[in-house]
Amino acid sequence: MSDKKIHRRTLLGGAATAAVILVQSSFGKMLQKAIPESAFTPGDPTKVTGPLPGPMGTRSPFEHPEKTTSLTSSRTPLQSLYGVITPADLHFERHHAGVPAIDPYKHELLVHGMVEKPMIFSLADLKKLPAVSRICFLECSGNFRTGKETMTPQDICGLTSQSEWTGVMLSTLFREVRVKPKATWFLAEGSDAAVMSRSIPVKKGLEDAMIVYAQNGEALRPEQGYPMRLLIPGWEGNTSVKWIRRMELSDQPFMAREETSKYTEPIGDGKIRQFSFDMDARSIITYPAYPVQLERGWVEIRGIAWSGRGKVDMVEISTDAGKNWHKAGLQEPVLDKAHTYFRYLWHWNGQETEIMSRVTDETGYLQPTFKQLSDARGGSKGGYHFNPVTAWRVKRDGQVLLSPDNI
Ligand SMILES: Nc1nc2c(c(=O)[nH]1)N[C@H]1C(S)=C(S)[C@@H](COP(=O)(O)O)O[C@H]1N2
Ligand SMILES: [Mo]
Repeated sequence: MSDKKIHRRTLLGGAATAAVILVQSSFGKMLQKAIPESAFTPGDPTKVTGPLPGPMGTRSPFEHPEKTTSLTSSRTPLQSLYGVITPADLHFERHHAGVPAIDPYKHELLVHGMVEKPMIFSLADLKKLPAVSRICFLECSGNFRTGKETMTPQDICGLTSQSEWTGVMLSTLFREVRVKPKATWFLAEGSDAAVMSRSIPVKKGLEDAMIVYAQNGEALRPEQGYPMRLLIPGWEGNTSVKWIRRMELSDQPFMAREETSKYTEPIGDGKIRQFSFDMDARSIITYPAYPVQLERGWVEIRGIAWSGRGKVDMVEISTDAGKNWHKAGLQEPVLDKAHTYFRYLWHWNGQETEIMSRVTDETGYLQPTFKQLSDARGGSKGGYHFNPVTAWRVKRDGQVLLSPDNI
């Protein structure tokens, strides 16, 4: 009797979670989900032998972390993650012309222009060169949305993800082709239908850029640029050209579409900023956040903070709408240009309030409030490189909603 009750409640819990996701998903997906949810009614697991090991692992049918999708992008469910590595199948996606199908045995990377020795690298060639792994985030500069109270962390800033990337330092390739001293820029060109291209300063290329072919221990996913992509740590995601096929060294930028008509932002006085590469420091509380229903008592506030300019130095939490700030604990290791998990223990007394986080990075940069940023951008409430403090309003009934100050 009591056993049955527990199972029933567990299942109801699962069903409730699914219901939230169903609202956000297409009708087709609703049907797909409804079936496994009812089919997996576990009995006593000590009485039957379970499935035997298989070639691929699976998620529990009770867990449904999911990306939300549009025609041009998909967003990481930040509120469903417990750490800083994004499972590869939950990495956000942004494609200008879909995901190309590429034969890794035929794919070639040409490096030419202002170099002593133009070269072509196959995937096999790259894998023979000294390899490096690093953990860093990748964030789209268009990673900001607002508009209504009922938005999740995923809705607001799900265009950031983090992986362990493996590949070759660009400095290694540049040494191979012997880049000429007067080369100051290089063009990176993708082999998708958009032939997406960006100009990158050689200085950054030599500093920490990589050509990567692996992600979280396995080959890159097609969505992330299989078989190889450029990785520019800390810079706007657009510069990390996927499915890369060509790099041309030059003494000036190429003024490609993605750096002239796109990826520039107004900074007031009718001025437009171009080549704004660095991703400014940002943080967001991912728990408690919409659609969580909070209960009075102890709450561990959790979230992520990161900076494109280096390490996170400090995350502060306010639980009284920005009047007082307290240092959150940072989960070690705190890495360069990487999502860093923070936690702060709070006792909620049941009164209406607002909770928010703000990050300071190692350069001393402090994350601005929505109002400060909007004022600095001539009243704009969004656009590229918009990284304001996100405030969550906690209502007396425990409902958590995006603060009206962020809308
Ligand atoms: N070739 C190519 N590279 C590309 C893109 C693209 O459409 N084509 N999108 C860019 C943009 S705008 C971003 S934010 C990142 C997204 O990388 P992801 O899809 O692996 O998350 O890739 C960048 N590299
Ligand atoms: Mo992007």
